[in-house]
Amino acid sequence: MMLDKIKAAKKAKQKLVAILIDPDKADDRMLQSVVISNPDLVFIGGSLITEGGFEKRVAEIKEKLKRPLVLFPGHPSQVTPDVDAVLFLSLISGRNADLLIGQHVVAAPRIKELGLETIATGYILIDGGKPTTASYISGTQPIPRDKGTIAAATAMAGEMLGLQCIYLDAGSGASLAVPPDLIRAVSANTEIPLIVGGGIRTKEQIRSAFEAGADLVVVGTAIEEQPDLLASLLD
Ligand code: 1GP
Repeated sequence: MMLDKIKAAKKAKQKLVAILIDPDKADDRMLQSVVISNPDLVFIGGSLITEGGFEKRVAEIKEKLKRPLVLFPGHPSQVTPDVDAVLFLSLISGRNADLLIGQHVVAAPRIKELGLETIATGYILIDGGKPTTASYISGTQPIPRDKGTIAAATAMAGEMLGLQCIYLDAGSGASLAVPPDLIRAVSANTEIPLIVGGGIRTKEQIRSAFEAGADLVVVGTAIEEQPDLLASLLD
């Protein structure tokens, strides 16, 4: 089970890196770099999938990678049999009821039918320096970068509600990653695994996110743009 893997790593103080594959954008070079570099986890999905045939594309990617996939869903229609687990995201930084519970109601029967693992995730958008697809599509305002207290209180509330992990996201392709001080504020006030992503492009950024308390760092855009970077980010 994916959540068990994340929790066991946290307990062992072992930090994890996940690669996010957007099926619309991942080409063979990127998939090949994932096969060669073997990151700890592979997330798949995106907040705006424009190509049709999502299910078919995920099946192709699964066949190429031959490893577990964790769905990072942008929409309930992305629930598909070839993923092994679903980040069951509740957008707790926003006040959009549909993304707090509505889409979950739509997705739940299909997830159950497919027998997929769910990882109840408090999804918190942080201002990444420019409007991102996630904030625009969700119609919510991200938490300001200097408001660690708000981010921490939001994460604490998520933990108290029984969510299993927190995901701080500056949004895909963010110009600024989640600030270490904000990661630190959240990490100091919660016990559940902490995922951080959005705008991370360098090994130094990964290291500083880990030092601030991230348990799992997610990298997507940087690898789409430069697949060869992956090996050096993971070494
Ligand atoms: C986006 O956290 C992920 O939701 C990854 O972001 O594409 O900027 O790496 P990037």
